[in-house]
Amino acid sequence: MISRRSVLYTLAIGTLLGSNAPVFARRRRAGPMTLLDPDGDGTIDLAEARKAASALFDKLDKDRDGTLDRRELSGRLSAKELAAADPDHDGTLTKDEYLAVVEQRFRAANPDNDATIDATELKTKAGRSLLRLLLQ
Ligand SMILES: [Ca+2]
Ligand SMILES: [Ca+2]
Ligand SMILES: [Ca+2]
Repeated sequence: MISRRSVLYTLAIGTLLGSNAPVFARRRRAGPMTLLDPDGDGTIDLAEARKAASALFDKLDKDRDGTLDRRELSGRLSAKELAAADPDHDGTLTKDEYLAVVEQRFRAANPDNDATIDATELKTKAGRSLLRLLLQ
């Protein structure tokens, strides 16, 4: 026999799930392409990549000294990549040096040279390594 209480309970759960479902859908994280493509043309151009990279640089620069050290980069660049990107060898990257690496990775992730990264290119190894410099 089903008690009145359990029927009410079941109704309550149903209402809860029903009302929460759209909230969950709205809260679903936007994909990287959505975040990196403010003009909504479905691709990332270099200006969009530089803008995102610049914002991430500011976020990663915890001590606000205008440069990123190894700790702040936290694995986004290997020691070798950091050395190559750091011509004055002080172990840190200025924003210009960081954006130069972003440009290199952008070119590497864009083998068809059409000046944009599309969703397929973003999923390649080169695309993902670019993405690490653009989004947290
Ligand atoms: Ca775009
Ligand atoms: Ca810093
Ligand atoms: Ca392309």
